[in-house]
Amino acid sequence: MSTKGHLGLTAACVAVILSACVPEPADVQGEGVEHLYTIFFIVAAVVFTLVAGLITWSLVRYRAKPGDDLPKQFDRNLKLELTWFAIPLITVVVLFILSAGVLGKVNAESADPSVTVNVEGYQWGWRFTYEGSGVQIVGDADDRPEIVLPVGRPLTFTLGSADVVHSFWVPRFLIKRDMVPGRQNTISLTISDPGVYRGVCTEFCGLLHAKMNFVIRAIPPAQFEGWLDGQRTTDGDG
Ligand SMILES: [Cu+2]
Repeated sequence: MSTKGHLGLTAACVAVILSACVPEPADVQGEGVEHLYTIFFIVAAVVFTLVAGLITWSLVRYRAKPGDDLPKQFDRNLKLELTWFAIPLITVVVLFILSAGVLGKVNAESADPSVTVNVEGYQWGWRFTYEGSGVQIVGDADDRPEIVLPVGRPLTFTLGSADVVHSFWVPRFLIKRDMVPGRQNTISLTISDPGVYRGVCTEFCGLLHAKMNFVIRAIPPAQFEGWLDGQRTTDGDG
């Protein structure tokens, strides 16, 4: 295979690995998380290639031959020591700054959310209450709940638990957060693409934990208003 062919194959493998690692984000905040994953992956790949390459090169280049004497010994090299101190330090500081920036965006609470949904987890189901409208959707392991939300609008989920620790996770949002009894956690995000997104409890919480699922259907804001009005007239019997 030619050098070009090798490069193409390598790029294709990296693309496949990257796409398998991170689901395509369906929310604005998740895009920052995805970029961060990609940067970490590339940095880790470069470090691995460099370290593994240098080890292999040293093993091959300096392997002992019959009749070799002990090589020249030395125990100080300030330049080398400063270099291998500085490179990891700079790498870690840069990754820390990038992570802190993304974390700040992911943790930022929306000052004026378009919709606030109070989410309560229990063994083994979900209770979703739309703040200000009285609409409530409840479902459990036998009857998976489906909630509807508008795309392109700031949303806030307040998260709590009625019994044990659960965790709220929609894989396509690339954000998850624990639901702890006696405490309220919050996630603010904006869904960017219409679609149907699967949500799960991601903290082992007992016998039917694996069946503690829900669905979010994201639709255009105008349709959402119609849906919410419909739920109100049916007294939130979703
Ligand atoms: Cu749970």
